Amino acid sequence: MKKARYLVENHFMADPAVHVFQDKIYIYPSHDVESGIPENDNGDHFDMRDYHVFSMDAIDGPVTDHGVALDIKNIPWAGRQLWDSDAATKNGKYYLYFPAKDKTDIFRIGVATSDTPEGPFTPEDHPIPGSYSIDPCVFEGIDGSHYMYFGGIWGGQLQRYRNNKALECGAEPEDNAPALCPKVVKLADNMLHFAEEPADLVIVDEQGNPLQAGDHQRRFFEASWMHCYQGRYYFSYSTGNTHQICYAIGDNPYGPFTYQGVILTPVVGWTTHHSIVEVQGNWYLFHHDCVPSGGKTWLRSVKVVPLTYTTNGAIKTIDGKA
Ligand code: FUB
Repeated sequence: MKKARYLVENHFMADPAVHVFQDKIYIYPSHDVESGIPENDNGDHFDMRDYHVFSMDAIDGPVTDHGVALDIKNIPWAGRQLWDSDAATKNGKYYLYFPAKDKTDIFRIGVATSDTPEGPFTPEDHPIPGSYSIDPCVFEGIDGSHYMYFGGIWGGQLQRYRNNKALECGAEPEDNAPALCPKVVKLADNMLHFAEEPADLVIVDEQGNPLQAGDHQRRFFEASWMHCYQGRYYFSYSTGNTHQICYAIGDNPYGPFTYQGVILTPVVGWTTHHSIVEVQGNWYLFHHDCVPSGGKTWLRSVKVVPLTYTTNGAIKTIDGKA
């Protein structure tokens, strides 16, 4: 595969989390719908109600839609908005991690279980205790432990928390204060709970100083993803209101991570969200844009494009509009 390819034609799908399970490529996207809710900074127009799972045998092969894997009406605690999910496997079971607003309109992260990668998934009765905000990414470390990375500001509500505690009235820090951090937490052996308190994943500049809240071109906004390349940990994320996918490198799953650069320049649409996966020896960036919907920011389409590294392990910047 040499150029970008849209993967799903008859639905709007976004936020693709991609994994190779049992030698097949599985895509876990958000399922965008037209609900008529006006666009706002809270993201109310992203009013998704179910998840589908897709699979492919090869990167340029046909894409199979396995249908509805989880529906909001079957999640006892959920109120609205099934946003970006991710999947993981352990001991022959598959786990789907997803954010949803609870009945009081607070984002929590839930988990649902299946015997197969494509589901259907059975949700737990309650969100993961101690979870908050959005965009879970679950990564298996080289020791076999699973780590969740999560968080998103503005509509994702991360600014309402400090030290894992909800504030009475949350706001982003002042421009010259350290930026809000994504969170990292080890999962318990049963994959259904946190094994510890979530910690800040600190992104620093080349001098070792944490990025500042006013550094909108580089600071974290949402869309965590973690992958390993040549023994180093690559944390990538969206800068949100500056619409870039950036990355930072660390030497362990908790960091700190040193900012490196831009992976994907702005796409057509407001949000940008991705995953980075090795498939049969080649690396790919899965992401979304709004070209097929004519620029409607809440109706996004998933695509895949090759990703390349330089000899020193830097990721070559991809043009989001190419
Ligand atoms: O799909 C809803 C939200 O938009 C995701 O959770 C964010 O990452 C952004 O892509």
